[in-house]
Amino acid sequence: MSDIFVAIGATPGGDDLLQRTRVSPTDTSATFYGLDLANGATYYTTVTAVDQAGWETSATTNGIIVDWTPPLFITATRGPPAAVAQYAVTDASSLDAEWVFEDLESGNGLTYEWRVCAQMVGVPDETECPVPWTSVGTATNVTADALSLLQGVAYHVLVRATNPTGLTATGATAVWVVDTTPPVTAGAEARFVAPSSVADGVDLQRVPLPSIESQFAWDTIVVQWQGIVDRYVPR
Ligand SMILES: [Ca+2]
Repeated sequence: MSDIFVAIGATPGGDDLLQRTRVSPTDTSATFYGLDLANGATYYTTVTAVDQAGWETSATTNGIIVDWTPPLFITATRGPPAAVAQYAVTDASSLDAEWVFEDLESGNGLTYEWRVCAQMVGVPDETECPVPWTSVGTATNVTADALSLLQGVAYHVLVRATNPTGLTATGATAVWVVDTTPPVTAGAEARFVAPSSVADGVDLQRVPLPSIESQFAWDTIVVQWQGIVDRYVPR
C-alpha cells in the first residue's frame, strides 16, 4: 500500500469540508482539527487507499450529525388529562406523565429518563425522590403504579432528555400534593339572626353568635362553623 487519503464532505464521498488529505499509511485512524463544522449538518468521511500501480479503492462512513445544542424542554404534564391542572389529588400510588422536548438537529433521536421528587420552596429536593431516574427509551410518556407518595408533600415529575451527542435538558411538571383525608370540622350550628338594625356593622365572620333552636326570621338562616382544617392543602 503506498498511500491513504481521507476526505470529508456533506455528501457521501464529498470533500467540501476537508479535501483529500494524505495520512500515514501505517495508521488505521486519523483525527482532524480546526474544521468548520456546522450545527445540524451531516458529514461523511471517505478513506481512499491507492496502491503503487495507481489502483484505488474507497470506503465512506455513515453520516455523522453535528449537534452541539442540548434538547429544548417544551412541556411536561402529570395526568390523566382531567387531573392535569389539579393541585391536590387523592391517588398516592399511581400517576401518568407526558412530555415534549425538541431538538432541531437530532430530531427524534432523543431518549428520556424520569423521576419523582419532592419540591421544597420551588427547588427539587434531591434527597426525597420516591422514584429515581428511570429510563423509558424514546417514549414520551410513562404510567407508574405501586408508588408510595406521602400525604402533604409537594411532588413533581422531572424528565431528562438526552440527545445522541449526550447533551441533556431537564424539565418538570407542576407540583401536586396527595391528600387522602377529608377536612376536619369541629361542627356547625344554627345561630341567632339579629334584626338588621343590630346586625348592621357586625362582621359575621368574626363575631360568634348565640346558638338557637328556633328563630323569628322568615327569610334568613345563619350558620356558623369553626375549626375546619385540611392538613395537607392549606387555602
Ligand atoms: Ca441540538
